[in-house]
This record gives sequence, structure tokens and C-alpha cells, in this order.
Amino acid sequence: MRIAVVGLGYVGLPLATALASKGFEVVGIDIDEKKVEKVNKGVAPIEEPKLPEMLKEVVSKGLLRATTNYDVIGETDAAIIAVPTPVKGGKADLSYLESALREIGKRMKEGYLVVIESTIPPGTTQGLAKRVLEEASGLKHGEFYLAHAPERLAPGKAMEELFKVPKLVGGLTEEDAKRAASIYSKLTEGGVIITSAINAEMSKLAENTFRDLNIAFANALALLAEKLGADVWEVIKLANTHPRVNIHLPGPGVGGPCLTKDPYMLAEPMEDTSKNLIITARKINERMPHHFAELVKNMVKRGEKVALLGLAYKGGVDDIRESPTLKIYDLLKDDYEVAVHDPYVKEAPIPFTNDLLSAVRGASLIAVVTDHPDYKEIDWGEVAKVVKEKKVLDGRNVVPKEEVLKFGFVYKALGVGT
Ligand code: SAJ
Repeated sequence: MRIAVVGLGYVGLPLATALASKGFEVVGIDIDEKKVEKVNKGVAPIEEPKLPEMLKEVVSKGLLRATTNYDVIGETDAAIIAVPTPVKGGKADLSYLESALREIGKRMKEGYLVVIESTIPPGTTQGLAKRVLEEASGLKHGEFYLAHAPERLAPGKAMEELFKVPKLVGGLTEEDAKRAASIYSKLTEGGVIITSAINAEMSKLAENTFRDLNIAFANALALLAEKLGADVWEVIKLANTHPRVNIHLPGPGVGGPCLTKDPYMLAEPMEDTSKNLIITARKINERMPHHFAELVKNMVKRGEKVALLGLAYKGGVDDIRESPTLKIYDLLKDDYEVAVHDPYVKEAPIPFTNDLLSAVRGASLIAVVTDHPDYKEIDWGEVAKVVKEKKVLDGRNVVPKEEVLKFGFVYKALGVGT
């Protein structure tokens, strides 16, 4: 089977590579010529563990190639769409999706299958997608097939999860779903679950919104613990000993491309009270970088140097999309000399270093923003020698408290009151 994957980003490229590794003949389509060139050379334009090796192999075997030209749709049997669906002003911008659908529609023949992996507002497959494909192709649904198989990949684990996580496949009819499922059943050991398009659309948004609500609750507890003189990390650990409780962790913010936007897509068509639940949780999470910046300001005099540890939006990855650190940097940069450290990040719109000692040298406060595993292993003795003032603010409960106290640091954690 020949498959076109439209959009060679964080979702599309790992998927195209994984499909090719299972023997499908895959052609990737992207509007970015530079990206296409790189892929054709077997070089990954995005950072994702294990992707470079796999990509190189499938490209060299001729199983994956890339192009900017949609005419290749005519040589394929199915297209999987993985283009961005950003949220602007609380509403999903579906213009990239619509344009991809139109370009595919113009070129697809009877019997063609279109699968949407992009995260979309409920009703988009039945509404916009079917309409645009019918208009552009002149075919009626039934003469072509249409399904929604939402991506569920966590950046940093994509090449594992593609082959392991159960795949939800929602069709407009069962026939649509079965056709799409026949592709994914060759990809994932986690199994393929067939459902309707509307259920697949809603469940994808529900997964990420559940996580966002849960983290917002943890953050609300952190703010309360600070006020009452409790320790939120201990409170959550205790509550989670209950067999039916699983409270997530608080922190200086919720970043990444998914949790920061998907809740808005789910909330948009809801009636007010339900919508408020989701929007309020988002607001709590969106306020956390401000709260963290306030904690910093309470610990250190204006004009001093502050070292922010972690620029990636979560631990163990080099991805800075919607990272809370970007916001915190912005909130502090006018009043402090701010140095940002990250062990993994290679490119960013703000100054940063991969060298920890240069970031903390002369600092009056070290503030940990990201839960990189590396921050559990810091040599605090060495750090103590180069800082101006020995003060640590731990936003993620990753710093070994006893260890830093031993070297004479003042230690404060987010979510812990005095
Ligand atoms: N975070 C917390 N506290 C926690 C867990 C996470 O503050 O207890 C923060 C992280 O630091 C990060 C943000 O939340 O800034 C988001 O990280 P994440 O680990 O929740 O997930 P993502 O955004 O990398 O990926 C999510 C995943 N969804 C779920 O786990 C339900 C992934 O499986 C989805 O495929 C992905 O969104 C997506 O593309 O939709």
C-alpha cells in the first residue's frame, strides 16, 4: 500500500518513518522545501530519540521520500494528515487542515482513503473534512473513505509510543474505520480500537484536558499549601496512597504544544458552567509562570543574577514549544540579569547555555523550572564555589534538599509554605 503523509512535523515525520519501517511505501508532503530536502537526504529536521537512525534506514531503502508537490497523491492509495491545528483566541485555526484536504481532494480517485491525525474540534471530520473532500474531488463520501485517528505521541517518546500505544480509529462509518484500521494494525502492538469519528475526536481532547485539569488541581493545592504552611509534594504523595487517587504534580507552568491548546478546543462548544471548569483550569496553569516569577522576586534583589535551570517544556527533552521558562524569562529580564541553562536544547529565541557552571557563576539565585533528570545529579559542592549567594528555588521538587543544605544553601520549593 502506498501512503502519503501530509505534514512532516513532530507527528507526521515519526509516523511516516514508522510506516515505512513496516514496509509501506511512504511519501511525505510538506510545504517547507528545506525540510523536504533534509528528509530526502535521510536527515531528521526535528529532534526525536531514535528517529535519525530509523529515518536514515528507510530513506536509504527507498521506502520513504518527501516532496512539496501534492501531485504524488495520484500515485498513492491513502493520505494521512498531520498538519498543525493551532488555537487562536480560544478557537481552532483549521486553515492548514482545510488546505491539505483540498489539495488531496483535487487529486484523489475513487476508493481513496483520507485519515486525519491532527487534533481537531469535535465534528470536524463529519463537517468540514467531508465537505471539503467532496467539493474538491467531485466524489461523494462512500466513493472515498474518511477517518480520524488522533495522534497520541508524547514528544521524546514518539518512536516508542507509535509501536505500543493503542490506536483509536474513528470512522464516519464502520467501513471508513476498518480501512484506516488496516494500516494501523500493521504498526502498533498496542491494538487498534474502532469507534466513530466524533468519539475519537472527543476522546483525544478529553485525554489532554484531563491531564491539564489534574495539573491545575495540583497547582491550586500548591498555592494553598504555600498559604497554609503545608508541603504540597508531601500532600500529593499522601493523597495518592489512596487506591483511587492519582493527583499529578504542580510546577512553574504547563507547556508543550498540546495541553496548552487542546482544552480550548474541547471547551469551545460547551455550555457555560462546563466551559468555565476547563477555562479556569487553563487560567490556573497559565498563571503559574507569573507565580514562579513572584517567588523569584521575593528571594532576590533587583539587578542581581538569576540562573533559570531548564528551558525545555518538560524533563528529558530539548523541545521548547510553549515552555514556561520563556514566559518566566520575559517576566524577569528587565529587573534581573537572567541566565538560562538547559542540557539538551540546541536552539532558542532567548540566550541560553548548555554549560551549567557558566549559568550559575555569580548568580544570587538558582531557580529550577524543568524537571530534567540531570538536575537530580548536580554537584552542589562545585556550584557553591561559583555562585554569589547560595539560594535555590526548586519549582519541580527535583533538587536533593539535604544535599544543598549541606553546602549551606537556602532552599525553597514551590508549593511549600513556611
Ligand atoms: N506537567 C506538570 N505536571 C505533571 C505532568 C506534566 O506540570 O504532573 C507539565 C509538563 O512539565 C509539561 C506539560 O505539563 O510542561 C505537558 O507535558 P505532558 O507530559 O503532560 O505531555 P505532552 O504535552 O508532552 O504530551 C501530551 C500527552 N498526553 C497525555 O499524556 C494525556 C501525549 O500523549 C499526547 O500525544 C500529546 O500531549 C499530544 O500531542 O496531544
